Amino acid sequence: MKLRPHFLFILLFTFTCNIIKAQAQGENIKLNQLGFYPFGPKVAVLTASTSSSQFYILPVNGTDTLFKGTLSVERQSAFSKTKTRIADFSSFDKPGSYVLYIPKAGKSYPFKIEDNANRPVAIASLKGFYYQRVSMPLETKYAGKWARPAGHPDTKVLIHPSAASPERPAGTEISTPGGWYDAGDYNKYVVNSGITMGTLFSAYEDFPAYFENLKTNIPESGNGLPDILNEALINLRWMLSMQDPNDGGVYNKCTNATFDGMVMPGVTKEPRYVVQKGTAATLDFAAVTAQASRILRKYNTQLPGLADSCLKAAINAWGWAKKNPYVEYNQDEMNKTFQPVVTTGGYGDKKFQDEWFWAASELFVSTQEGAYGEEAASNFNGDLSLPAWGDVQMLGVYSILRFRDFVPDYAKSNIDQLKELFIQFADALIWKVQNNAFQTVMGQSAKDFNWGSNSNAANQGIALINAYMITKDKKYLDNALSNLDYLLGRNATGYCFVTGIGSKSTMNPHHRPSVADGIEEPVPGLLAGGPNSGMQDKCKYPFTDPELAYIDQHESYASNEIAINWNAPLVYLANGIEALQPSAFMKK
Ligand code: 9MR
Repeated sequence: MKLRPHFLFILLFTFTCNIIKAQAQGENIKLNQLGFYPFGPKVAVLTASTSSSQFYILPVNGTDTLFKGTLSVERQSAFSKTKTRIADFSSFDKPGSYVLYIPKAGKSYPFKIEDNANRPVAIASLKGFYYQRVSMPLETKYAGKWARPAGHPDTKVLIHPSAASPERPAGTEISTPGGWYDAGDYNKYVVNSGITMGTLFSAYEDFPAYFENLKTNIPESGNGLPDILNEALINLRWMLSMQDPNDGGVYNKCTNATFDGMVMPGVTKEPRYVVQKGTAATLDFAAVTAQASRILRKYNTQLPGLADSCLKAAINAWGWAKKNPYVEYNQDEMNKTFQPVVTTGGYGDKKFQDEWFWAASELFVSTQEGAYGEEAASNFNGDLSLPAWGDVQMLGVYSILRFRDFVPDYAKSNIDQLKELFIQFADALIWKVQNNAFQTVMGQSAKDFNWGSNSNAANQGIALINAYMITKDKKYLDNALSNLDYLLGRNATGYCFVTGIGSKSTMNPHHRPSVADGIEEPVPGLLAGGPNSGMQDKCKYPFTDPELAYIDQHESYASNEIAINWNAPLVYLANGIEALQPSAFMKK
């Protein structure tokens, strides 16, 4: 049959339209791609223009309207050209699987309304740490298709000349096996382990009953310890091996001299070094081991003596820091003096007041010794800020507030002031959320979109969960949930930033195993760094506005790497919300 030209045109036109339509599915409507709690807030964000003022909730494969709502007026986002309209369907509480439909804008990705709606990300984010384990093989029964041989054994690690001491001269071999790889690279850093462990331990201390029952299918599951602690022990034992038993000081990292290529872990056999001891690493270590000591005490049968060893390690580390209060890790300076030159991650911090406060706080809570309380008080900075690897004061604030009922009488008025200050901080996080184009706590300031921005969203959420637990005011928890929604798709990019979760998630993280394993799907449960207006990797970002400066390419280490200090606050946020939902988001 000979086709007439105009028929061909119609055919081509229909075909092209179908492609456009297919692309539009899900793209114009940003929401948590897992779903919502029946009695929790439910918000989706339209980022395309439409003449419709209505939105509809439909069954996934149906057309009958189950809920009809009105879109908000249009808002201009402050951090890109994006214009948004809000679809709020909080009052729709019927469990099921749905899509949200807006005429001329299309359908959202499917989502669920159910109890435990965020349980998949809660479990996956914790399991993500298992996949980062360094010195043991990942077996198929736990790792599925991501099973792999053990990575770096780290049983013969050299003392780098920067770390030489009389008892351990340069070139001495020590053993520092285990732990987690820091991120997309294959090195292990004490400073970054510090905040990571503090955050995971705090999650456990805030929700012990919930974590008692949370299983992540790891080799240790069912051994009498909660899996969050089983996982944390992997890195705790490594950290303990990073302390020099001769003086209590702690090495900054166990590392190659230069980053490995994009190969599977353990393939390269480059020498590994521990480098220079430092004040920040040693104080972070003191805080983590002090916190570990009080948590592990109740597991003395399973872990005989470990709680005591941790406390001893913490006190020795504190002692070293007292004698060495200003030892900065300045890699560039170090490289002028010592060989081999080390070019892996620095985590170099210049200010130690926050580390002093955190370590003193954890030691105070664990030992109840007044001297540590005084140290904490004298290092306190009243200008509160969210935790970051170089800013750990808030971790101490959380611990002190968590144990506020146990502080001695003489400190009670300080605690009341701290509580008040903290609630002011939480209020400042939420008071303008309604003006934000995505109605999330995240993204109210351009500063939110830095390297590892997604950890800001998670850490804001943690602060708000703490405010909720102190005040029982549900507005804090609703706002914390807005940031979990952000991470799972309610953001300007439309990505769910957690690998393996949702309909459109990060597929190509800067993560060596995910690049090198030949498996299409990335290793699951890992949080990408997220939009970063710095774009230091010089990749070709499709958009460069702060909230859109993200590219799902493995070369993009500045926006698409994964890291343990970003996954840990996601573990806290997702599990904290899951733990609190029976009282907050279920029908009474
Ligand atoms: O998270 C770190 C970020 O705050 C810094 O700006 C950046 C550059 O120094 O380094 C990030 O940390 C990386 C570390 O140095 C090495 N492992 C990967 C980490 C995540 O990108």
